[in-house]
Amino acid sequence: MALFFLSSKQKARLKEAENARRNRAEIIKAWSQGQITRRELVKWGLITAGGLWVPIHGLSPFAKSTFGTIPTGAPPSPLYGCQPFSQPMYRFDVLPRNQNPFQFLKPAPTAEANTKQQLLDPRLEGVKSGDTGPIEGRPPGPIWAHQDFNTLRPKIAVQVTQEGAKTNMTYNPGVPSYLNSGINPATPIPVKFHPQWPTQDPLKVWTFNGTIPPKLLIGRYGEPILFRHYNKLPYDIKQNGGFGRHTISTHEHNGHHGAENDGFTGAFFFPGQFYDYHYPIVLAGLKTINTTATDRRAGSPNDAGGITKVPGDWHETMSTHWFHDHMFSFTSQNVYKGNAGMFNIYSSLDRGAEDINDGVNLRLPSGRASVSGKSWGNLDYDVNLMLADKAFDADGQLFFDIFQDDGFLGDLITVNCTYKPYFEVERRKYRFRILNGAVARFFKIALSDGSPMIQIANDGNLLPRPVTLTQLDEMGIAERYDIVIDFSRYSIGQRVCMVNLAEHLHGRKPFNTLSLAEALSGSSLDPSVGKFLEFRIVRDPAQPDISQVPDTLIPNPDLSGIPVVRERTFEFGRDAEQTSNDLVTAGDGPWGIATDKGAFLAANFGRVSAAPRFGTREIWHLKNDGGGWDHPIHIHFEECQTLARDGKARNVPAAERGRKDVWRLRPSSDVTITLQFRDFAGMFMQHCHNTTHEDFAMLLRWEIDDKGGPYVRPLPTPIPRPQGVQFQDPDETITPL
Ligand SMILES: [Cu+2]
Repeated sequence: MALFFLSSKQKARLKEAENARRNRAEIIKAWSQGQITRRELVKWGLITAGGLWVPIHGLSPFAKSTFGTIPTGAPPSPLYGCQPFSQPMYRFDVLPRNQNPFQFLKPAPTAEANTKQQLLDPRLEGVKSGDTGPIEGRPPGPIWAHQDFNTLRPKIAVQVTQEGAKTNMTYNPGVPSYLNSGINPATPIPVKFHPQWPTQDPLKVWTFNGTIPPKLLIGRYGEPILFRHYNKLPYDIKQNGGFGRHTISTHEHNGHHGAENDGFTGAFFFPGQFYDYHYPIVLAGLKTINTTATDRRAGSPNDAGGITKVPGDWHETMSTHWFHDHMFSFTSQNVYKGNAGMFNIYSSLDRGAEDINDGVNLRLPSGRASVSGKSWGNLDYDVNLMLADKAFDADGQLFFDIFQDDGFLGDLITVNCTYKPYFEVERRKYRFRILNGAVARFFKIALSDGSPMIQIANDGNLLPRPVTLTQLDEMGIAERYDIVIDFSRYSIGQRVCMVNLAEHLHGRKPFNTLSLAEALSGSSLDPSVGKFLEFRIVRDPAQPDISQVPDTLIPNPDLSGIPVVRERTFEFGRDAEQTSNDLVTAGDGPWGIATDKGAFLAANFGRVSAAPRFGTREIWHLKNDGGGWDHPIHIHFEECQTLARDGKARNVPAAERGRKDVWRLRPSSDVTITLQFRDFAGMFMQHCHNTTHEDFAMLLRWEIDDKGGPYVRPLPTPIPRPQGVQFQDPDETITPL
């Protein structure tokens, strides 16, 4: 919005809104830096216990006296005169994979956390000069040791840092420049969301390796990865640019692995430490199904174009994951700041080589092994897209407002950390792995010409059958949809856009689903609807498109022979109570979860809300207690099957009939799922993936007991400190055990 078009009254209101934003930013800063607590804000009357911000001193973003614009509640982000689709989209930056982790990593990885002591930086909270602490932040001892570390021994090492924004000098898109809109990867990439916008301050943007584009981890079944994550964020908790927390916990969403690798919200680590995550990359059921590895469909691509068979159920094969921060109460701020990457997992079925025709490979669009020399993992026609809405302050720096406990929304859509980019494509089929990486925004995707897309995967999982759609389902935060678009129907020189139809006026839920014409008209109050990514059809492919989208992808596992030992109900709603005063483990906020018809409780990672028995199967009912909001609910650990929506199997849309790990809990609706607890143990989580709701306490801990013992032994809760993690008994256990 250009200021000179406004009346003097409007200008005055805009100034008032800017002042209100600055006032809010001061309090957010103090809160994020640990100087005040949410409880103190309630006490001072700045927010109500119900979570609504009191409209005093222009503090409430939506109070009538301010000119807070939709959807940020702040003045519009400055565009510096830039037009949409004036910059190329960066493809993801592929993380280097290193052989021989035990030689490559110094020090070598260990099953239990490495507790070698180092001198601590006194700028860390609670640290005195001369204090020492462990070099690894993982909780120590056998409970947090890597499960099956010797049988699933790491073969690949990936080493990353978390740090402030800096120029990328080592960009590797994994494809030649002509498949990356002509971008020369040797050109240094500063952290800018558009070339004409200011470079982001290192305190405002914290990413993997400190750089953009976002990072892509490449893995394959049967080849465990040791992911060593160094925390290089500022030691001083106040050096955060006003939002974000310098302690982190990295969740591989939705890894089937031990809890020590899951980024448990309370297993966070400090600047100056690393954390070793062991990603075994195994098929669920590996200890009970196909244990001798005789089925080629349960397999991994080898380097010669063949298959290495692995144990487990091939119906549990996964493809598109992502990884992101899970810091207790600060996930939304940290992910928004840049703590998010994607993870492509390759298998004998989903090979990433469309020309290998062996009766197992599904030959999905990717690229040819015979051209690249890579027998798996070709990215030529397989493109990761991370969607996220962002907002910027008057200086063009990233802006975040946690005053909105309904969910923070940005007014500008970015794809792979670039504002409304274009992407050059050839006249052939492409696979797009779309991630909703927003804080609180839902997307509903269509093409600007209304033509069809083929959805092949939902979350990490290829669907039983592909589903052709002209509009994808509304996509909740953290959901992944893999789609295929066939650009051969266009002619060279044509352009077609991805369009967002989901209109938000606030973070509680989408306000409206627009028609394609409405979304394209520009008449919505929400500037984030409409076109957000432009495809430019630039040429014919050098080789004919031999990729396929077979009628059968991955059928669901057959669970009919596995008894259901228990059903549980989790209801998601507002006005939750907090039963604990623990300053470390207990969260604050209006949102909460009621377990088995109990009270709505705000998150406390010292509380065990469910403890399913190892080796069993259960049915879980997820319910939304009201019509005013929409919660994308994520269950960690193992993919689930959706049995019903609102009580009926036929209400489950075709594109949701595979396995999933996030379910949109539409207003006043419920979903019935079934899941198993096998192969690994430990403490996991379930939460709303509107990360504002999650941080304002819609999260619970559940754990898998100690492998089938006669009674459950709740695990001790980790309490991280720079001097070393301490343990305490769980505060309470909700479920009668
Ligand atoms: Cu929610």
